[in-house]
Formats: sequence, C-alpha cells, structure tokens
Amino acid sequence: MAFYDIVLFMSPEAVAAGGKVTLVGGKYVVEKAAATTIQAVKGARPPKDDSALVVQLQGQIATLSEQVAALEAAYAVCQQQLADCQAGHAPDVTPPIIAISAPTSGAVVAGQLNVQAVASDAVGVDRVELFANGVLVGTLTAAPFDLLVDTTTLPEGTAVLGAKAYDAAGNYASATAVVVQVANIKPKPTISNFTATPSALPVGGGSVTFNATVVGADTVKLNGVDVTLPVTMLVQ
Ligand SMILES: [Ca+2]
Repeated sequence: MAFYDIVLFMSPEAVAAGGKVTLVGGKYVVEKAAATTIQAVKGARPPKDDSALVVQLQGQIATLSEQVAALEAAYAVCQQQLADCQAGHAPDVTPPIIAISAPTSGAVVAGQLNVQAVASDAVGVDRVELFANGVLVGTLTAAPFDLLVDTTTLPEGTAVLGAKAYDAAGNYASATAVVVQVANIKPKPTISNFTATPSALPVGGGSVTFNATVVGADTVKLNGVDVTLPVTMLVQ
C-alpha cells in the first residue's frame, strides 16, 4: 500500500477568486480553483492515523477561509476605490463623523429607550451600528439613525451605549460612548410623618387634613384612612 501526503497549493489569486476546500461526506471538495491546486505526494511516510490528517487539513481550510474573508473585504474596498476613480473623483479615505444625540450621559432610563445617532460623511454614510454594553443591537442604513432599545434586556445599573458609522469605502468612526443608568426595577415607596389636623374629629362635623411624606413613588393615591374615634366623641 502506498501512502500519500496531501499538499494544498492554493495561490492568493485562487483564494481571491473564491477558491476553497470543504469536507463533504468524508471527501474534500474543491471550489473555484484548479484541481492541480491539490497534489498528492507519493512515497511519504504514512500518517499515524487518519484523524490527525483530517484535523491538519481542517486547520488549513479554516485558515484559508479567514484569508478569503479578509481578501473579500479588501476587494470590496478596492472595488469602491476603482468606482471612485472611474467616476472621476479621488478615493474616499475620510471616515464619517458620528455622535449619539440621545440619550445623554448620566440619564436614568427604563423600558423602551430611543437611541438616536447623528452621522455624516463627505461621500455618504453606508450604515450605522448601535451597541449596548458592546453588543450590536441594530444596524441602520438610512437616516434617521434612531433605534428603540428594550432596556429590560440590559442589566440594572450602568449601561454603555456606542455607535459606529461606516462609509462605502470601508472607513469608519466610533461615537463617544454614552453612559446611562438602567432602572427598570423601582423600589417600594416609603411613607412617614403621617399627621392628621386636627387629630380628632371635630364635634358636629368638619374637615381633617392629612399630611405625609412619601418617597420613591411617581404617584400617590390615598386608598383609605382608618379613624379611631375617641370614646368621648362616641358618647356625644
Ligand atoms: Ca468618507
């Protein structure tokens, strides 16, 4: 039995053209690249086991995939630059300008929060990405760059809002982060200093004024007051 080492030869041009190797049903499938880019070298020492060879090849495939992704991104930028040149103007090398206009740092927020960004670019803004605590929460491709963010999905306390703007040439800029306080859980209100004036019901009828200090409530509703009548008042 002869053994072969499988050697991958894939030129940068082949990779740029979308050439890749994938493992399908135990067989390696070559896409968009000449078959000669994979060679089997006879006479090599046998691999210790097939699984090691598979792992080695999968590692090479993963590396090639990363290279393809990087080349595709670079190719897209080159295409845009070429289009700029063909259109008769210089390539766009200036990043956009972006800022978060709402909310402002230090704001206490709850529920649905309208995050608003303002972005501009000399050529054009391609898209705006909005982040909450570093996690992408939305991508907007046209102004206004506003997005409702459900703050109940965020931890209570400090939250950092961020935004990035891109132009078609791949230039990008980040907005100054906005730090807000998420407060969806409201503490129970406290009541103190309850007084009634006068402290006893007036004989023959009249009004009593109640006062109290309530902290931590948006609204105060008087549900009822238990009144204990003095014995003397009952006798009368
Ligand atoms: Ca630009």
